[in-house]
Amino acid sequence: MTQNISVGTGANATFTIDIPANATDLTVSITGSGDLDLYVKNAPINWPSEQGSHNTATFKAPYQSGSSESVTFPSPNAGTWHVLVNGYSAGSGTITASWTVTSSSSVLANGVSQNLNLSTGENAEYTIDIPANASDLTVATTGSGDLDLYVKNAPINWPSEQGSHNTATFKAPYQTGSNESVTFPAPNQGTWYVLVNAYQAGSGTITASWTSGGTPQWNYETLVEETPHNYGNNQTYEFIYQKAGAQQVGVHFATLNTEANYDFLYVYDENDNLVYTEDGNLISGGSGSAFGRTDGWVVVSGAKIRIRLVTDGSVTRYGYKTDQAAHYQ
Ligand SMILES: [Ca+2]
Ligand SMILES: [Ca+2]
Ligand SMILES: [Ca+2]
Repeated sequence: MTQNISVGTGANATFTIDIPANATDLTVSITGSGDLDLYVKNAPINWPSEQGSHNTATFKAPYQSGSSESVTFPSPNAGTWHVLVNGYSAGSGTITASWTVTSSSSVLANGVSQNLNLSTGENAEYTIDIPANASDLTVATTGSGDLDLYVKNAPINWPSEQGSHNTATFKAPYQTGSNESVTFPAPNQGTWYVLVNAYQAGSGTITASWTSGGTPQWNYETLVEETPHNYGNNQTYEFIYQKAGAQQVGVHFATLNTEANYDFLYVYDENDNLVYTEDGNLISGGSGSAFGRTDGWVVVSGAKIRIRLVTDGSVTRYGYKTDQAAHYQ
């Protein structure tokens, strides 16, 4: 913060600064005309008995000619700091105080509330470790003032991302007051980042909670892989679908049609074991008898499936076209 000062000869201007926990590099500076002297102390300053230069971890005063003076405390104590500007000779200019909060990204544990107490403009940052198969990640703040809650599945860029967000991986209500809450029904496994910004100073609590260890389930997605239609002679067509951590993976064929007895479709698992060999006009309209089932799906154990069509030197058919894939985890 910066503000104007104007101090007459022999007069004092005084300020206080509330330094939060985990602050670093508290710097207080004055610039201007005349000969103002800056005193900064982690306690009330006794005037005039402490007039003169000071240079300790809790009390600094350059006591130099002119009005350009600056002091820095690398690791300031939390609490109230006192600032006094003395008009050694009358002068006017500005005074600036700044510090950095390195609130060492504490981790929010499931269901455990932590206290918040932020000055205007200050941020508190946290991370959340979400396990596999978690659901309903909810992060909420309550309290006084106007705190703003940001939750993202990636580091939050501050201040460029200040404002409201509402995607599957980044939410910020950006509402008046400090009662804000966001929910992610199916949060990704891994590190989530939380930032609370004091739009206006406020205090209260923050809580993250989620349901862990859900039972595995099939998760579906669009996957279109296809050969030319018809395919060529003496060709190999291949694709792979894989999902890290999946217990099973599968691919759904809309159509599968090869020259029976000559052009073969091979299916391999994550260990490159050949699981199925098929040929003929097997699947159309998404169903047909193949791979030991009739619904157009081929499913293997593990996190990876490899599909490979090898054709011979004559007679071609439609080939294959998939429309979906799925993983079980
Ligand atoms: Ca001075
Ligand atoms: Ca708010
Ligand atoms: Ca053929």
